[in-house]
Amino acid sequence: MKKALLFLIGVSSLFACTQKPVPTDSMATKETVKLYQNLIKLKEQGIMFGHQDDLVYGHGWYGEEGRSDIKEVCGDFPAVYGWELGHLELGDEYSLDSVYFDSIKAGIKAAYKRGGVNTISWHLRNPYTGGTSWDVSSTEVVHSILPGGEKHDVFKVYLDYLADFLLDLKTEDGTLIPILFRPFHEHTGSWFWWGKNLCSVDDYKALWLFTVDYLQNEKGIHHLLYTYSTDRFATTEEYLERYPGDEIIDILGFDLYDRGPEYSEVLGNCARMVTQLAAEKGKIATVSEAGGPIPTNHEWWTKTVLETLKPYDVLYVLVWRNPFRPADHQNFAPYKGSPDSDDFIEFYKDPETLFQQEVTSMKLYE
Ligand code: BMA
Repeated sequence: MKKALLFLIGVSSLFACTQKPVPTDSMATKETVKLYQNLIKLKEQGIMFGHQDDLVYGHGWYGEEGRSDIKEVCGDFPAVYGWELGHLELGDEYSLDSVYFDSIKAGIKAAYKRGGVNTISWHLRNPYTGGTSWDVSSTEVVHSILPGGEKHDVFKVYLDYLADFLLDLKTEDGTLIPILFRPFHEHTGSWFWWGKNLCSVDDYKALWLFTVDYLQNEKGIHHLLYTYSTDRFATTEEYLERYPGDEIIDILGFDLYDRGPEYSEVLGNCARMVTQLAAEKGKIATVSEAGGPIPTNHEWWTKTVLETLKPYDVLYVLVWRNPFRPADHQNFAPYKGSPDSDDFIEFYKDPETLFQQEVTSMKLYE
């Protein structure tokens, strides 16, 4: 009896060791499963560089096919491409950042063709007030869009537009392009209607659970890896306070912008906590958004980002956009001739950082 039991334990642990990690969606497409498994391996090999809206506009240009501020500085494209879908939920043709959704689709397809990774954020409008994502005038919003709530149907229409968009992200042979989907982000702050002071812990979690269930089971969407993405946090407990669960989250992220001298320390602490959590949970850790005072700190890439993140198995660091309307805000990435571009070239050359050409050769979807 004892011997048989030991044998069984032996077999099951052998099985557990040889089993490959899988995404939370048990019906994930073949390419999504492969991407997840390859990203799990990749996170130990280096840090991918990502840039928001890289292919659609940049410093002083808009809508010029083939252009990329990053490529013009270091000769290669980013490995990760960030895209933003705000205003898709209204049925509009272009986003809150004035990018046509058709251009975003084309960019996603081009990035996939090169073997890059696409991630999507969504600054969706406030379904309760009709205002923007930043409309924090009501604490009723999240509750009102959950099943049974007065704005539930409005939210479902938003998700229907999202689903149509996602289901159109296909290659010529009909393969759906895997996406790292990162909704309801920075919820540890209170500047979006889904933020910490705007809804209860349970309602925030329910929002996630409903969204994932609706996309998977009503819409048949199975090409997403779900990314949970807080803002700055001080402890693991704070990070996990609103975490909707290991059953639906694949990637553990956090957004952190450089707003002062303590940045490296905070970035390092957050990276340490999230990579540790990801290791315990068998998931992936990432810096889902970052940005530095690069107009004034010309060594931010090597001295702040690289030195701080090197010790950790962070999958990627994505910096925010270089707005084509300079009035929007500063550049978060370099551009040809920008004062930080020499430092960015050093960052690019470092064996730890991974750009497009390196990930192309890794064949992440096979
Ligand atoms: C913010 C800013 C805004 C933009 C929004 C969505 O961080 O860049 O200008 O509209 O992201 O991309």
